[in-house]
Amino acid sequence: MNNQKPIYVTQPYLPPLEELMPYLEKIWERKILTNGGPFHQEFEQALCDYLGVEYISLFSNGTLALVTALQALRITGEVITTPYSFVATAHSLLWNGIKPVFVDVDPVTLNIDPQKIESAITPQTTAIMPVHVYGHPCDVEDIQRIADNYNLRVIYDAAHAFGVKDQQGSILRYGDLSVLSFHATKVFNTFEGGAIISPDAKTKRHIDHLKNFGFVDETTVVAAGINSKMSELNAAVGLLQLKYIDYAINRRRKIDAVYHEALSKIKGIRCIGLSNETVSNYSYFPILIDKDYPLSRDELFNQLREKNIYARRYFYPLISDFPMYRGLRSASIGNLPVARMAAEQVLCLPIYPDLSFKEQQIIIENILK
Ligand code: T4K
Repeated sequence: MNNQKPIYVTQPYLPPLEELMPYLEKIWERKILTNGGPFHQEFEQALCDYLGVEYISLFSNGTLALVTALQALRITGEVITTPYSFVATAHSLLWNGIKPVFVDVDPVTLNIDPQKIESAITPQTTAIMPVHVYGHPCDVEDIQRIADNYNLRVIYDAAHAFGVKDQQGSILRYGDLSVLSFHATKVFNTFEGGAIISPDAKTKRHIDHLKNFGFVDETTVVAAGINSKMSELNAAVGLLQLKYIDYAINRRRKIDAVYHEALSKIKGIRCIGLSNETVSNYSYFPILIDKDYPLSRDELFNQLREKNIYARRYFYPLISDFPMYRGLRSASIGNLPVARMAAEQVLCLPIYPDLSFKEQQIIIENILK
């Protein structure tokens, strides 16, 4: 038994409630609730400025943004992707009638291993859908080289990569499209929300049509679109959250540093390091537990739960082990040894702006003892 209040893997950052009120008053006054209203427009522009990209389309969530990104590029056949992600990555393929082809991950970054992509390409392959797992950039150059050689499109699931930069700027500018999630559990949240980053105005326009039933104007429908628009309420929350995002990421940076300092030299624990980013978002704090640690990953997971600490096994089980995927040839055990090992060893520790130093010390003590 213990009396400590539960500590979850994450907790959404929320700005002071009174600061939301003026936005709500505006919405009530204008009575524009959705369909590309003024807050929606303003939020798109503010996000472009913050992220350092030119064209953003807002969505009601990241999953519908992924589904729509595949529609926008008319992707069919087979798409090469990673099994080491949240299920939404592969589900977006199934929702488009596309066959996912799983490729193993790199042992250091746990992102898709470019060296293993080529041998998975078939005449049916049309695209690659990598994920910047935990916000650490994929090997974007190698992936693009392969895509160019085989005439494939690249759609990045960048759900974890809000604000991440490399030496040239935003990580979101790589590939044909990148998709963000603004879910409650993400570094930047609008309660629910998501976005697609496009390389040009024409692609953005097409995506904007697709998320609004395909409507161009009152009487013109150009595509079998869906409804995946972001509401004015979510856009207002987003505008307000942008004011606090640097504070929120800075808090995460400090928590990340404390974990690194305490855990990186412990036998049997490996902290996942940075990739080639110059600006990180510290969205997760994954550790890998191997046989040199006195407990197995699951024993540690359960021991922490007994202390009311709810670390999470992101990403276990592998996507390829879920019933709708496990029959695929690429899901076979021998094809994904690195991803499988990571899924067996990973534990994501609590990290969020309001996690106190004291709470973090309790978590660390329970791992060290
Ligand atoms: N691609 C990738 C790579 C993704 O990671 C995701 C989402 C997507 C695509 C799809 O984007 P969205 O369609 O979601 O925009 C969570 C999230 O639901 C999911 O958004 C996220 N990835 C995934 C990695 O994690 P769960 O099953 O862990 O959520 P849940 O409800 O167990 O939340 C975890 C903890 O967070 C809770 O124990 C407490 C805390 N929490 C959660 C919520 C929802 C709060 O304190 N407040 C809240 O409102 O999936």
